[in-house]
Formats: sequence, C-alpha cells, structure tokens
Amino acid sequence: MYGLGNQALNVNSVVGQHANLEITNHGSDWFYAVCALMGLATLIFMGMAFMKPKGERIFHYITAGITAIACISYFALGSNLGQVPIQAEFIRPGNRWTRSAGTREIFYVRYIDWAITTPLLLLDLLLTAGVSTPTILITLLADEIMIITGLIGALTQTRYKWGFWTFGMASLLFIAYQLLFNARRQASRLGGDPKRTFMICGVLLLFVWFMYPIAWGLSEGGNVIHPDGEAVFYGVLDILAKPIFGIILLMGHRKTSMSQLGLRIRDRSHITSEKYSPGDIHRDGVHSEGPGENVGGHPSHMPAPQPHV
Ligand code: RET
Repeated sequence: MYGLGNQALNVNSVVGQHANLEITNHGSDWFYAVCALMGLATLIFMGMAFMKPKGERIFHYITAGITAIACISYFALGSNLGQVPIQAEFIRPGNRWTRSAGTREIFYVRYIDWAITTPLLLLDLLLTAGVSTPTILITLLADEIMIITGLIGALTQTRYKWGFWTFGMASLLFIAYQLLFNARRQASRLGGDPKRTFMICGVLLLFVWFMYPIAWGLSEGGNVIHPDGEAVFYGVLDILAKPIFGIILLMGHRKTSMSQLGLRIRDRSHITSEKYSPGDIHRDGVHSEGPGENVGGHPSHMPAPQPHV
C-alpha cells in the first residue's frame, strides 16, 4: 500500500487529531536519526559498564537509562505520535516559516521523556560532586516542577502560558544556584578527578539547559519557528545534554571509585546459596536478609563493609 522510505506521517495521520502546523518528512527523518544515535549511545554506555566491576557501574547504568528513554521518545517523535494540536497564541499568517497556522503541533511526549531523564542527568552530576541526600532531593523536586510547568504552559492556549514558563524559569534558576554554590563547593572538597568531571559536565549542563527555555519561547510559546526548526533546535540540545554529556561524565569517572564519592554500593553477587543455612529460608520461600532495616545485612550501628569488587 505504501512505498519505500519514511512513511510515518502517512501511516500515523489517521491517529488522533492533527494541527495546521506540523512536522514534515524532513522533521520525521531527523527525529529518527536522533533516535538511532540515542540507541547507539545506550549500547556504547552499556558496553563500557561491562568493563567495570559490578559495584562501580552506577553512573553507566544511569547514563545508559537516560539515552535508552530518549531513544524511545525520539521513536514516538519521528512517528509523529505523542502530540496534540494546540491553538497558538500568536498566529502568524504572513510568516514564511509558520505559514497560516491556527493550531500548532505540541509534542507532549518530550515532557514525559524529560520528566524521567532530567532528574537522572542531575543525579549523575550531584553524585559526582558528592552532595548530601537532602540537596539531591530538593534539586530533583525543582527539576520536576520545571518540566511539569513547561508542559502545562505548552498546552495552554492563552498568554497565561507565560506564567507557567516563569515558574519553570524560577525552578531552573534554583537548580543553577544549587549547582553553582552547594555542589561546586562540595566537589572542590573532593578534588582530583571528581572535581574536574563535575566542573566540565556542570558548565556543559548549565549552558545547554539555559537554551531550552529559549527554544520553548520560539516554538511552543511564541510559535515563531516551524516545528521542523523546533525539531532541530531541541534535537541538537538533546544530543549535547545526553550522549555528549554522558560520554564526558563516564570518561571522567574512569578512575574514580565509589567510596571516593562517599557512595556505598552493595554488590551481593558473590553470595551463593551454600552460605545460607536452611533456617534462612522463610516459610514463604524468601531468603532472610539479616537483622535491622539495612538490607545489606550488617547491624545499622556498625560501619558498613566496603563493596566487594
Ligand atoms: C521549559 C519551559 C519552562 C521553562 C524552562 C524549561 C526548561 C527545560 C529544560 C529542559 C531540559 C531538557 C533536557 C533534555 C535532554 O534530553 C520546560 C522548556 C526553564 C532545562 C536536558
């Protein structure tokens, strides 16, 4: 029924409602190319993980998870799915880029991706700096607020969308403050490779992340650029924010050990069933993990053993 080549727009035009202004085949091709790149990055990061002992893979797993989710999200984008038409606040009839658009295609799938992956990116960086758990939690909360207000603003048809954008900007400024002051001070205390990796990745992250509200203002917000232009703008940012950030971070962690960062990773893969006596098996067939709330099996008042590698 359909010929060769990218048929996503034809096939999926029957799904859901469609906006006056949507991506063309060029936009779809670009999204699929980024999808492939994210998939490749995931394979590379997982390959790099297997070259590390189990207890030293936390950054690899987080980073590969980020690109894996982006790969799926870009598959949806390339297929013109995960979108909804929204009446634009500014209709620009004579504009050569936007033509006469009443409604604009808004990809809400991006925000689902970002709601999962941006906290993970921050986690990568904050664990590198060795900051406290409360600082991590409050920074991730601000991040979720930023993404959700961005989504609500993008779905809002009136000028009130800019109110949500402002809340998102306030959250981004809070995140920047945490990175520039709290996390930087903590990373400096660690010194050496963690400090250097934090500095390089932190500068990259802040520079790239401040571009997102600009892209939003020109696309979902102001309806200034065509959805194909939006695809390229966000796509370049996403490549810098995920695979490029990820490879720099993982290379920076080649020689760092988890204990250097104050991380205690439990690796129980060395435990074999012979080490359990029959009494360790509960009636429901579940292995006992030992006393106390610490699943690692050592009493909580004693220092934890170092991870086995
Ligand atoms: C929005 C609009 C509301 C105001 C602000 C925004 C910032 C978004 C950011 C997104 C980062 C995304 C990343 C994706 C990686 O693939 C939601 C656009 C401040 C910073 C890193």
